[in-house]
Amino acid sequence: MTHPAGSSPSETKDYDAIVIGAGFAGLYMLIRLRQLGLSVRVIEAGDGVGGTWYWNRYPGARCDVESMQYSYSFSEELQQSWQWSERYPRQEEILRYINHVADRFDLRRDICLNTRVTQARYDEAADDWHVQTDGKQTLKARFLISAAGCLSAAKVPDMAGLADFKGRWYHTGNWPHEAVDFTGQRVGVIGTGSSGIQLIPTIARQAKEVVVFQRTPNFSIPAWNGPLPEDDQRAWKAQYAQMRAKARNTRSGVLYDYSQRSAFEVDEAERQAEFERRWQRGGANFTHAFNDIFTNPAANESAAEFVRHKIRSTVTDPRKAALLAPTDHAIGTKRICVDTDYYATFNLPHVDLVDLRATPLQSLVAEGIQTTAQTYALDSIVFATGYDAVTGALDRIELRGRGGLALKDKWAQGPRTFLGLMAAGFPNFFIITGPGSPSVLTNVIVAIEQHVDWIARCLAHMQASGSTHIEPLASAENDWVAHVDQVASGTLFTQTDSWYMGANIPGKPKVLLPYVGGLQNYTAICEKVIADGYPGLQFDAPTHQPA
Ligand code: NA7
Repeated sequence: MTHPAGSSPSETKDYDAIVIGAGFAGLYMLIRLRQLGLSVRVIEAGDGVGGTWYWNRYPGARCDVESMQYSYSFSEELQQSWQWSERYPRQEEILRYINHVADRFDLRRDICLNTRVTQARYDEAADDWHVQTDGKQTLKARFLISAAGCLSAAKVPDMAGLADFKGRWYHTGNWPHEAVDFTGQRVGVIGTGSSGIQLIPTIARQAKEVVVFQRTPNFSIPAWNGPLPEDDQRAWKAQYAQMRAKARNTRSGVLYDYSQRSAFEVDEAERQAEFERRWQRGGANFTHAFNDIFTNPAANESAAEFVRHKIRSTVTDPRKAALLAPTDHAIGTKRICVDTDYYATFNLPHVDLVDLRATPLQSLVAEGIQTTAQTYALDSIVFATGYDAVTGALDRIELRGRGGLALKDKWAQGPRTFLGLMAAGFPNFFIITGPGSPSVLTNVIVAIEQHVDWIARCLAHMQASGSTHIEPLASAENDWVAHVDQVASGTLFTQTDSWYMGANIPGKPKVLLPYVGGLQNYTAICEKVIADGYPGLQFDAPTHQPA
């Protein structure tokens, strides 16, 4: 195989592998594929690397996993040399880190920027993939690997009147590169998930007036963010390898303090003290205060009520406090938010809260937003309305496998994968952090490294055995989907309308998209597949149809 250089192929070119996306997953996949001696093209829609962290430049954008854990572990030199500045990393700092990785490992020469994959078609006769881009390039490769991301398909809701609005509007997941100045403006924010909760306090420091349009309140825990003390950083680095190994062996890939106790093994006073201790420490560690918060409704309610009490004791206006306290879902079954000054921001005289449940949003109009009660005059509107999560980025590509079957059609009743990594009928195709893998329930970089390493080992196995074709058996896929569903049904997640369940996208089937069985258990299953010689996978000639 050749190894074409240059950054903008203009004619049809052959590669061993094409990777979709140059975020954390795509960059590490490129490194591992190069180590196997394969020729690779990474196709990236943005004009820079970074994926989700390239697009999410909204004011206040920050990761909710701590800096020392939200980074690659594959290179000891990298993890020892990079210096983080805050406990939770800002978007700019994460993007700087990703760019550093791209330079440090000389990755850019295999990345084609400003190019979106529009179509990918499996050619049965040649047993390879034909990929089309919006630049009208055609590329061919034996392997197609999606690193398109779980939170990369931003969703602007279909709202009447959007074209009529005279001011400017933005989506958090597709923020302009130039600075946006809200000074002196009346700004409307639609959406109160993680993005809205980070953005609202930041915009409130600049804007003349902020009107928050809330449909559903979310639970948020304070980050207590601040500079990362040099001593803490040194202590982490002194035992980085051990800490990373420990993290990989947890449910979510984050070194939280996972309690082994049930909420009702202790009395009320001790339960409250534990919640308080976790609140004071901050972050998503809160929901691991007891081991039955995600499975026992009463345990969950005690944690939820603790947070509601905090909201009521922070927000001085009882109307706003009542609206901000979630009562419609179990805590943690929607992604828990981690904030800086979110609830206190509603005590500011220029920040208002509109309850869209009581007075639904009717349309956008020239001057702003119209609800059933009144028109709100606004200079700018921010949509913090989320993503078509986990499957959205792949759905937006016309991706066809055997017999021209579209992946979107195969997944019409809910995604079907083997280990979240592959799909029957789509040979030589891998998905990094795909549906049916722990993905968004984890520190996603840990999940990415686990997937990329698995794919690289699988490809090395194929090289060693002279095989060029891989495809999961339909029976193996059926078994995996059944296992994913069975594990999900034992939790409270399936009872909540969340983006984890696809419930935020009209028409999307309601299925728990990530695997909720825990990263450590999932990794053990993947390791066993390798140890047992890849049962459930077929490596023979492409003419042999799977059962
Ligand atoms: P989320 O968590 O999906 O939040 C989206 C918010 O937007 C949520 O409050 C929605 O209310 C609201 N929304 C969505 N559509 C509408 C319409 N049509 N009208 C009014 N309100 C609407 O997205 P984020 O970007 O905040 O976070 C995504 C993940 O990124 C996050 O969990 C972290 O993992 C990082 P709803 O709840 O649907 O009533």
